[in-house]
Amino acid sequence: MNVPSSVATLIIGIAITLISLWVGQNNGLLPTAASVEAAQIDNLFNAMMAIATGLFLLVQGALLYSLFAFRKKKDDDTDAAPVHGNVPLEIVWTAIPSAIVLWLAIYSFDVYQSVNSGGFMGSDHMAHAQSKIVNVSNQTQMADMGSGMSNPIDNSLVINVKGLQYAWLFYYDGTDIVSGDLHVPSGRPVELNINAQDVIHAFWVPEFRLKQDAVPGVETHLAFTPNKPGNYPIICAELCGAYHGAMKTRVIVDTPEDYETWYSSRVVATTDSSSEVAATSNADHQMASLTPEPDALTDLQAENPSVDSQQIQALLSSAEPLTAPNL
Ligand SMILES: [Cu+2]
Repeated sequence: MNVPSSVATLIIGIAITLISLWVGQNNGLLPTAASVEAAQIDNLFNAMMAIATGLFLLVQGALLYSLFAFRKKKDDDTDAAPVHGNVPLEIVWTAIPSAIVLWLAIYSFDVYQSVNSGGFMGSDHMAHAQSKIVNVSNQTQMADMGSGMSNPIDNSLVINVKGLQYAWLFYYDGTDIVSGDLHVPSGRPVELNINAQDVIHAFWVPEFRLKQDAVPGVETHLAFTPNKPGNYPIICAELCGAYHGAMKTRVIVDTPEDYETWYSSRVVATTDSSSEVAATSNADHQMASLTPEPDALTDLQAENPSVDSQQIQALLSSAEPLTAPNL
């Protein structure tokens, strides 16, 4: 039976499309998705995966087919038939990839815009609207203005991140808490203000599908909402020195209750018992404490054994002054 070539092409086309769509949805290449933003990135990745699979099958299929269909016959010493340009074919194979690339570009930009809905990504200065400069005791200090009023994303948890060779440090805005692990509650928007102490680093959490550079002298930003409790790696994604590979810590996405417990324990740990100032003023944890943090060095060393203690000491002494009460 001789199947007309147009019918065969149609069947092959449908088969390639179905296989590509299946691979796009079932590639299993991505780790757990642990943030609200991850779903959109995954959809984009899966769409690109489907297109790549289709292209691969098409190109490799044509190559394999040609290997057999156009093999030189025995004793055939003639030249191949001369083939000149085919305008309709050239239009088709230019127009279809152009349309696909254009669609991907628009789709990618749309995803970027919606993941970056707060305008926090990058190093633009919009995010600085969340803070105001207040003058307390002749010291200029940055203070968070608190619940919802100033934060473009209501109720978000603001954390200042510092990258240094070879560790990440997390300063909880408006508190004395400094941690080597990033603790965040599930379901609450988080805003990171990222800095680097020495060289360029990159803050990357594969499970959140988010990555942001940490650049000395420039504050960059990242906003996300974790939605799946668990421990996930934070990896430095920029070759930053001899021990770059060891520059790892973790983000612990707690349930709101567990986060509350951790937060309370850190408030106690970072408050000198003689000062009795550890007052959590409101649900946003705008905690005011004017005491030093005796346990911070020990904690940081315990959590980051790879970090030179002198570096941590230098960092702590150069850290921003304690934030003022913003009641
Ligand atoms: Cu690094």
